[in-house]
Amino acid sequence: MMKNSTLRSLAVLLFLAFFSTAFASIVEHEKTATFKVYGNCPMCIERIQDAAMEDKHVKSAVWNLETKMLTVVYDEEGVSLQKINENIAAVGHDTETVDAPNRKYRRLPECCKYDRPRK
Ligand SMILES: [Cu+2]
Repeated sequence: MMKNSTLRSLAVLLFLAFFSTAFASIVEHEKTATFKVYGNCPMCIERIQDAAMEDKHVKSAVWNLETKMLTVVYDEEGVSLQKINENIAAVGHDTETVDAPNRKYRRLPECCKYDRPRK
């Protein structure tokens, strides 16, 4: 008959093994990408980052106002880079590959109106 303490440590080991496997599989599919997103002022930072984070498979999004580069960490099993670009364009910001709808761009606050790269 096994002692209670032995059983307990066995349970703890199984628990740890299970979660480290689950965690490893999440990390495996994580990708980092950096691409250009057009914007103009500090107000754009939150709008761009929030739009990028709209999909729950995007773990983090940081936009640099100086360089206009956005860095995203995302789970490539759950969301494509194309979809992330589309979500950002949908709130009025042109990206490297996707144009924002004109009506969305026009509704941006004046301070946010950047020079559109392809318009
Ligand atoms: Cu702005």
